Amino acid sequence: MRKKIALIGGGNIGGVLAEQAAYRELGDVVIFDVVEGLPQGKALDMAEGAPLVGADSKISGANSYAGIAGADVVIITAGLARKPGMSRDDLLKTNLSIMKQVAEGVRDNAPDAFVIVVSNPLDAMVYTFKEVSGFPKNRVVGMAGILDSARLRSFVAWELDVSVKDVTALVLGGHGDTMVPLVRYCTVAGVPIEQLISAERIDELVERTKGAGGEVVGLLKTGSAFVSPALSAIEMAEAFLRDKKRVFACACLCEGEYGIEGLYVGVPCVMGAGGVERILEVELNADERKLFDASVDHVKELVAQIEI
Ligand code: TXD
Repeated sequence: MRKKIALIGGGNIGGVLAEQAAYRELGDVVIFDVVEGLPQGKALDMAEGAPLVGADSKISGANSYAGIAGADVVIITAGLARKPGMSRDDLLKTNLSIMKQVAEGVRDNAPDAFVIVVSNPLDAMVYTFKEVSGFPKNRVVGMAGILDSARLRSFVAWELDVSVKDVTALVLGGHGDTMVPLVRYCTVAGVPIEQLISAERIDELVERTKGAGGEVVGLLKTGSAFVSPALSAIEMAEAFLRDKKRVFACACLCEGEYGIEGLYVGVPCVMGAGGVERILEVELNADERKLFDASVDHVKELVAQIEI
């Protein structure tokens, strides 16, 4: 019996999510969207391509939440994406009302699901889903730091002309301009990058990481990055479905960890069949702690604007 993966939002990211989940045979896939025909059309197209990749996952589309009944994993991308000149925070008002609606739909139709929130502003959206749905904290997580870490890994790999597979990185804090790439924990096969790249160049790569989302938005002009975010969320879903105990930077509900009380913030966590199984508290030096605290303060300000 295959697992069931529900994608709430069948847009740019939702489409890549559906394709990756189905063609990797992570489970049967249902795409939910409010636009009539959009999820059904994308699902039918992907299903007709399945023989070419040998995947037997069922793929379907729905405009009713009944279609997601009993889902094991729910990945939420419903909401507006940024346009050039917009910050992630600019999306708050519109996406907040959407997220409340989505949270009720998921709560009522997939009450046992592991939920990965992707919609921006991420830290506020995942908090909203948790508050409205009432799901336990291990089953509600935000996708952010894993993507930001992948971006830094790419920039370091390109700089040194090494395999992306051998670069590890951790980007913590809020998913926005105040994110905290932890240079001390970025390595190439265990070798700290500070031994391989000049301090000035590292600063440039860190700044590019923080602005990477905006860089893609500026180039695309009609929307934001969608392949790398989808791949990031799929890694998280796979870690849950296959109990892989992966360690990712994700937006997790901190209740005392890092001195944070009751806020979703990007921190390293262990992800497996129990969802967010535990948060890893890594040592932060004074400079890192100052940046992290400033990022947490920004998340607090954002969340303070939310009326559930
Ligand atoms: O790292 C991250 N977390 C971010 C997240 C990385 C990139 C993009 N990030 C955010 O994901 C982005 O700012 C958006 O808030 C979401 C989705 O981005 P995407 O590029 O997929 O946006 P689209 O293509 O506009 O798709 C959004 C879909 C679209 O098909 C709408 O019809 C649908 O959401 N939508 C809804 N679905 C269900 N229910 C409701 N109410 C609804 N409203 C819109």
